[in-house]
Amino acid sequence: MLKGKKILIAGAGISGVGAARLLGEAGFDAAIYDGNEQLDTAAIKAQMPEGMNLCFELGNFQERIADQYDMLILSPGISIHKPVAETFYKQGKPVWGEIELAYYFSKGKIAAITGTNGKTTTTALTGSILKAYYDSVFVVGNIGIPFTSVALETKEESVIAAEISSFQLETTVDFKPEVSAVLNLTPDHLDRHGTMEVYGDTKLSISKKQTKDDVILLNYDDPLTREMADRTTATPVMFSRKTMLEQGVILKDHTFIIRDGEKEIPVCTTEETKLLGGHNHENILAAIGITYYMGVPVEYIRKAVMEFEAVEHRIEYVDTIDGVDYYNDSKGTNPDAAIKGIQAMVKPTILLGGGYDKKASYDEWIDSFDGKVKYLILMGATAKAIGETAIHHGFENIIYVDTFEEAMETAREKAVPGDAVLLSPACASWGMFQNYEVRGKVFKEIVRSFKG
Ligand code: UMA
Repeated sequence: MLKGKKILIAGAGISGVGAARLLGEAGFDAAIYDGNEQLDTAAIKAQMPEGMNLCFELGNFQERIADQYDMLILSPGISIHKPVAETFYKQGKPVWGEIELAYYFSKGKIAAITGTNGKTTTTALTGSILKAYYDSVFVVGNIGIPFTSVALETKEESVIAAEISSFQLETTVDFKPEVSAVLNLTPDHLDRHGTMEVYGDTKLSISKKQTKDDVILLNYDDPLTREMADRTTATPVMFSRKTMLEQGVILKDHTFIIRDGEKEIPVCTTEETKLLGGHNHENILAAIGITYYMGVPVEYIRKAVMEFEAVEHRIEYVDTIDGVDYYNDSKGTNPDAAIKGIQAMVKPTILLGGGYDKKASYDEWIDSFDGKVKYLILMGATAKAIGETAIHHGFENIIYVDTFEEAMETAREKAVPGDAVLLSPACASWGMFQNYEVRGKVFKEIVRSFKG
């Protein structure tokens, strides 16, 4: 399929560079297109295998560039509606995502996880359970490790836990996991996908190449994922923390239970795990189901679930300074995720919010404050929109700031012993930071600097 093809990679982030390196290691040359004219091409070339010929096309995309190439590998941050992708589609040339490229070169079995929230925790937990039993395990994808970076290391006996975003699903072609999961579906990335319907269809496309021999785990408690059971080609298995399903993975009297045919298999109790909150119980249910159908014996699942600790940037306790608890929930990049952050707080909270504008609605997030939020400190492109929504809902303790550092200083000034400071912005970090991970790390560094 790829032999003799002239390949253009769009995007020079970790996906694009990973794709280029994989192609180089597999004996191909490639070119990278990136909108950033100041791109450090020498630094990228230095990461390529010896003998690979890598060239660059930088700046505004011109149609004539596409004329020189036979196919496009598209980074997830670049929409399929951007000129670079549209031109290749128009010219009838293949457009693959970095995930598809990695899939083409990889071996082994894949557990692929998507959903609006909980993907990273569920993927990390799934990876930990798989590692408890299998020898060759890779944890990849939107979690921050490009699938392409490990594709050539995989073997027939490897198992791969892949966190797959809706952006990445736009450009899969033959990608077929043995087990997939759609954890939940709430409004997110609508600036990119347009409607909830398109967003939901994109998520469900994780299973588009699956057959009845494959499994898709679906959240029964979310009506939008529950109804996907009727639309998938895979065998659906439901998980629920609220309903005592006859088949599937359930939470009954604080115990996670697998119901498979006649079998009723208890795994462990909520008290035996270190993950807090109802949303995490859903992540555990999903990971139990995924790994059970990936062939992991229940005693290994049980042990790994009990040992697993929370993921960085997800309601992560950082430190207590001058009697104030600091929590980093930088992964709260949309209102629904940020609601989970607020729900987990038990003390009066100074909340840091705002960031990149994904055209989300903030009403439910403000409603979830539930008297717990003392001050809302707002920054970024969405500050004004969030502030207006808050006032509309009767919340007026709002402080606008210009920089992240100012937000942190203000939080410190306003907090008194017994309070909590929570970074859970309900927005992506773009425009202020490279990604939510950098935002979370800066938060933690500043908190530590408060210690003197
Ligand atoms: N670029 C252009 N034109 C554009 C947009 C970007 O040329 O219109 C260029 C930029 O100049 C930059 C490069 O593309 O050089 C960046 O590519 P990218 O945005 O695809 O970022 P990567 O570094 O490759 O990281 C991506 C994911 N980022 C996005 O989907 C935005 C990472 O998810 C993922 O971890 C990584 O691939 C490995 O798979 C991050 C994310 O924010 C964590 N994901 C979103 C989320 O979780 O909500 C979907």
